Amino acid sequence: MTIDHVGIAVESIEEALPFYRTALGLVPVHSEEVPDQKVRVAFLQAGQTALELLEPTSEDGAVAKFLKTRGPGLHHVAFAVNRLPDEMERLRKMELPPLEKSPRAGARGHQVCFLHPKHAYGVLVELVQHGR
Ligand code: CMX
Repeated sequence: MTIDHVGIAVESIEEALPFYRTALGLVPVHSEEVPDQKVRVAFLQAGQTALELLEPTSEDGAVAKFLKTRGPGLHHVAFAVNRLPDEMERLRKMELPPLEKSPRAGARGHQVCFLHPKHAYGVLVELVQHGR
């Protein structure tokens, strides 16, 4: 698997963006709101991979809770896969069930699922299949 992107939780994309753009020279390539995840996201290209800045749009979403309990920082690592349903089934058979029963729509129109950090040594893992 290759790393698709690294998610970073921030209080404000507008406030965080200048650091990544100016200090690190990364180029913002896409932004959108993901209403069912209660976040606004901005992707910055970093070579072959990307950073995803995640800003909560509501007090009761996963990222808002993360910021409240742990503060800003590394939120998840996302890996690209070719056939997400097959990967999910493979993980279920290994008793590492994804949080979702089936792939769901994520940012950029991709299909995604998440693995709980308790299965991945403290890291929230996302699997991403590009396309719908
Ligand atoms: N990375 C590492 N650890 C995390 C974490 C994260 N992102 N989020 C929570 N945890 C830890 C908590 O600190 C806690 O640790 P302790 O048990 O040591 O105290 C433990 O996981 C809690 O687990 P929980 O009770 O299941 O906690 P939550 O209610 O906070 O839910 C999780 C955590 C991962 C199940 C939830 O955040 C989730 O469903 N995430 C997937 C969806 C998501 O993150 N969406 C936002 C991004 C969307 C996008 O990229 O578009």
